[in-house]
Amino acid sequence: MFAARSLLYFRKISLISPVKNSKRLVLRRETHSVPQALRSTKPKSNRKEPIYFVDSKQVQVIGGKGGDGCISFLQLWCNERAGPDGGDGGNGGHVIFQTSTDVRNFNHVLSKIRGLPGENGRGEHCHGKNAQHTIVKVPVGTVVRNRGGQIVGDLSEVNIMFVAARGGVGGKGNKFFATSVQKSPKISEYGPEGEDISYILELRTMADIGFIGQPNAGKSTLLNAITRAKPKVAPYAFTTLRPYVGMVQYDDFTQLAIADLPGLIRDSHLNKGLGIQFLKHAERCKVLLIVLDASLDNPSLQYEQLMHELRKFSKNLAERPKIIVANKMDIPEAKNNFQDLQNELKVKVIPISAKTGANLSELLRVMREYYELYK
Ligand SMILES: Nc1nc2c(ncn2[C@@H]2O[C@H](COP(=O)(O)OP(=O)(O)OP(=O)(O)O)[C@@H](O)[C@H]2O)c(=O)[nH]1
Ligand SMILES: [Mg+2]
Repeated sequence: MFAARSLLYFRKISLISPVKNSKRLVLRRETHSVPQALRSTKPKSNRKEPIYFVDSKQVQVIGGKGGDGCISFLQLWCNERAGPDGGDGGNGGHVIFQTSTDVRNFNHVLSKIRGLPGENGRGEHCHGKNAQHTIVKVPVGTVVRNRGGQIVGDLSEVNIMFVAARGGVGGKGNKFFATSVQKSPKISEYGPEGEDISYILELRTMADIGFIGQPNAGKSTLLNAITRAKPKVAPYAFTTLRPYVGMVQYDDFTQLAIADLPGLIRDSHLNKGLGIQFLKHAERCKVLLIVLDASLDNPSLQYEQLMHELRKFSKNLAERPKIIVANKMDIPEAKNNFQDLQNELKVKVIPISAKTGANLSELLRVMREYYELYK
């Protein structure tokens, strides 16, 4: 409530006087140095089908076919044999990936993308029209790999274009083949097919913060509580099979992308459970938020197991900055478990209850601090 009011206040003063406004803003910053998370005033959407976050996609791109050349001979009222007049076909369109801030993932990208074909040539020297290029918007930070896994494009700035498949060049009409020896050629070219190439599109960064935890730890409940995303929550393992991303807004208009990832089990690094694919999602998050279930005995063992999996998969991933959270603190047994956990880990553990919302404001504050440190 306070955060919402302060936002209104900020908007009001910015309309009245810019000079006064900047002074007041400085004053406001001094009073609470970390920006406050805003509670969304918009209700959750009532859309039934879930919206997954697609951070990696295999696509087949086919350039447009070139238009065929034409065989035609001109007949005029004064000259019945006015010579060949078959026009060339138009060029097929390329398929181009262009980075844009309008999209954040590959949800909208089809797995097979065909370029438009060029028009065929016609008589009376009419060349076919070149086809428009097909432009597919991809998020900034897209990495394009070929089928062998080699990086062939790193699209890290906005409006960069990557020509994924070139269209075929238009075929020549019979006019092109006329020579002094062969004045009436009855030959023309077919327009060739465009390039046909497969790529793997990947996001370099998927979210600012990614949730890591064993199945049933309450990751989806937490994302539901702090964002407008609606991942399914249920009391059985592997409820979440694909990543979900939600946004948290702060009163300085910064937005943090938060990812709920599928649960991690023992030997995930050997591709057990949802395995390596899941760990690859985690690699695309800047900060990891480890969600431990404090209602179960020995949560420090859970932490060790998670860390073991991360370390086995990649040393780099295990060394990412981490926020550790003990969830389900509303359950009575959690209190003792939390104390044991805190004593054993020696790093700060944040006790929360995603279900009742207890201590979530403290968690949101810490998340913002980490974001500022590691963005
Ligand atoms: N009492 C209590 N129950 C919780 C809390 N958070 C989650 N739960 C319950 O724990 C169960 C599992 O929650 P999920 O959010 O689906 O767990 P998850 O970590 O997303 O599980 P997976 O998607 O399978 O990896 C649900 O029945 C939740 O209601 C909490 O803070 N307190
Ligand atoms: Mg889940």
